[in-house]
Amino acid sequence: MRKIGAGLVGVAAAAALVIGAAAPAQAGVVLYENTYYGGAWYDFGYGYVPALGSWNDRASSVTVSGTPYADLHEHEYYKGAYLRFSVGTDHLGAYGYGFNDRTSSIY
Ligand SMILES: [Ca+2]
Repeated sequence: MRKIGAGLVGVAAAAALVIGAAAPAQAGVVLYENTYYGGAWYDFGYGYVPALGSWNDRASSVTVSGTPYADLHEHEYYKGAYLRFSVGTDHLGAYGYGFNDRTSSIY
């Protein structure tokens, strides 16, 4: 009995590790603190977020799914320069005008 119980615990731990290593479930526009989708992340749904709160000027990479595109704006309320991202993944520092750590709203 004791051996069987220990075996079941081992299986459960292995499954949890696999789930933990997977990419986050992406329902919409996800911003990541670091490049290559690392660090903290937050799913902002389908956009239309006029102010990002604690995520202001913080994002370094983005994934877009569930919506055709997302516009990441330099300032709150969809103002200033913006970059349009289609479905997929991208790095905000990959652009000459430096959008890393600059996003303040998502349209
Ligand atoms: Ca900004």
